[in-house]
Amino acid sequence: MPTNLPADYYNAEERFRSATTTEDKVKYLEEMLSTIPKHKGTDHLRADLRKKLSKLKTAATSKTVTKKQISPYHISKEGAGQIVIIGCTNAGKSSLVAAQTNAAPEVSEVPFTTWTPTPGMMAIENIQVQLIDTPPFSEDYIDPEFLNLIRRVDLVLIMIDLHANPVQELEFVIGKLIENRIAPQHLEGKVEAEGFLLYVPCLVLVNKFDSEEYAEHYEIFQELLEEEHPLIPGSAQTGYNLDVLKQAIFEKLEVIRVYSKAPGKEPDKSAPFVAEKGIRLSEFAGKVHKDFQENLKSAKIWGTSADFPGQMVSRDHVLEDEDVVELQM
Ligand SMILES: Nc1nc2c(ncn2[C@@H]2O[C@H](COP(=O)(O)OP(=O)(O)OP(=O)(O)O)[C@@H](O)[C@H]2O)c(=O)[nH]1
Ligand SMILES: [Mg+2]
Repeated sequence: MPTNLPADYYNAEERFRSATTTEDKVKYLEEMLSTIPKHKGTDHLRADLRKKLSKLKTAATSKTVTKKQISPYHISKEGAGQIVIIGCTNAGKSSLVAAQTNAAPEVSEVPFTTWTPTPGMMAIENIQVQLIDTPPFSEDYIDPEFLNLIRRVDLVLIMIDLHANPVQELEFVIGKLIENRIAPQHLEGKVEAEGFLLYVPCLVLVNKFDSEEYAEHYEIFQELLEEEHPLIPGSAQTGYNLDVLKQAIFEKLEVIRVYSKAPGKEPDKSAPFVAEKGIRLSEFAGKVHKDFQENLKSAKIWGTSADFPGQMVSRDHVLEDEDVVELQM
């Protein structure tokens, strides 16, 4: 460390050390650099500071770039499945997310309340799925990133308002999807559109079915529909029939729950492994621990996939929902 540095250098260094923002750090580093006398004895120090400065600058620019580019619709999947709720204004999308998850999007009878997507986690028995509240579909504009989110999620929950114009709402939402080359899987082969369509798994929640009192209303709605849809009547507000909705979501996600247990112990049923339907024992073993996938010798199985409790099965045995597995290396 050279000893002949001017007082200005030390002043700048002190401010650099106490700076909290990258912007300030860059400023004081530049000051430090400008106060160092240029000679051989300071070569190392100057090179060091330049390196630091360039690192800080890169960090600063990449930060602003990411801030600008990352859309609020880039939501990483959490839990056993990612589900986006779409629909017209006031259908009750935010109400469902507010009531069933840890998130708290604003709910209001004022139209067009929601402007940005909000994810939250909802329990279905002993697993968690991610529900995403979104802004309403409208005639004029749908954010392209919103459409991309719809394209990549595991399930689209179309929500319509039984108290408003449910037939019109459903047709409008599906029409908008088709305009953007997305179509509900259950309408495959029935949609008239030119060119490529991306089919996405959908369920339709007919919301504001607050109690059985709405049964007649719901029947009329069903009769007016021209196509068959996977409809579930229910209520975000009273919770009516939401257990049926959750079961339907679970089935649509095409996942199973598997419990791993140690010999002589009971499985922990509160912590299932979630795996895709049709998964084989060896693939499942790899999820439990990567050593298991290669070194798995055998396994005992309890549950619907077993012929009898504790059956020994081979690596390519196909597991089923709620199987209990005892892996042996
Ligand atoms: N009766 C009844 N009212 C409901 C139900 N769900 C929501 N509401 C009411 O409907 C209105 C709209 O609810 P929101 O959850 O804000 O609707 P949204 O779909 O998020 O609306 P936007 O954000 O505009 O797209 C509010 O006044 C809610 O209290 C329901 O199941 N039954
Ligand atoms: Mg909303």
